[in-house]
Amino acid sequence: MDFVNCEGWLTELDDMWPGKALSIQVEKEICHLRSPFQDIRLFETTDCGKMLVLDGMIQFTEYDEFAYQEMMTHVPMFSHPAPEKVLVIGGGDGGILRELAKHDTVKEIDICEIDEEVINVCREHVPSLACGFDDPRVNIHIADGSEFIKSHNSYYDVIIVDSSDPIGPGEALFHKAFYAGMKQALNDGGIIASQGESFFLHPEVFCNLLGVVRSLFPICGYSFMLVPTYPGGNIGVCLGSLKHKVNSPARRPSAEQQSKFNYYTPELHQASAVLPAFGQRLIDKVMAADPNSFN
Ligand code: SPM
Repeated sequence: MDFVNCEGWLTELDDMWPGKALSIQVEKEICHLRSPFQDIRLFETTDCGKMLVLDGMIQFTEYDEFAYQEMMTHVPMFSHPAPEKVLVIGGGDGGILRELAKHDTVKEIDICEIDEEVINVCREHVPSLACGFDDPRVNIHIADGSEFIKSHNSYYDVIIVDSSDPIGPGEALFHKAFYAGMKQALNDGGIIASQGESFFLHPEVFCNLLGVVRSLFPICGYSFMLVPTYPGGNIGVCLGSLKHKVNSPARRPSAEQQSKFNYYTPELHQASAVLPAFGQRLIDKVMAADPNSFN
């Protein structure tokens, strides 16, 4: 546990957030392995349940993962009037699948994860998220998402990119070529949603991603959410849509469906598109810029 100090605090240090760091107290390491793609560690924490760390970066804690999984899933899903075929790229912990399984309109859920070991670790040790793999509509593909989409032209209603940060195996998932590929893989009226980073913590990554989406999709948006165990305590969903608006839902959840959510509500869907003044100014700047200046 080289980056956990002697009192058991894991500190998430990275150049993406220079001069700041988040620390979580760890009780024990459950497993540690090196896959062909990355360093994988699963911890039991003192107060946040299990915590997955890939290449030193926190991917989830059981304490607040619901906020991220619900917003990444339900914002695009409720923006679409009738999503049937859905693709998840990344998301090997199964949390997004768990949320998709709450949608009755869905007939087929494909997940394309590059690192099978992430799935194995979460299926063995984190059933609270990996229960998503148990839904009979789920098909698992172990492959590079940027290649997988090339063989699925005009197929999906919703594509969700549950990536890590743009360093390591997730890097390709932040480039324009990948977004152009996802656009090709969408059915009429399709929507993409991707891990959109934080406008507070790394405005340059946020602006480039939004600029890439804006240069390819007639409708784009960003939904903001609170996740205390990500650095800065916030992150967002970057959205691109061929037809449907994304800053408010096209449908409301049934009462039964809503009772299964702990974060998403239709009201929050709308509110999450409203950013603080400086965040909105960043968006305005992206919208006014030359669309070809993003890649
Ligand atoms: N299903 C959970 C997978 C997590 N994917 C997002 C991870 C982001 C981690 N870093 C956030 C730091 C802020 N940029």
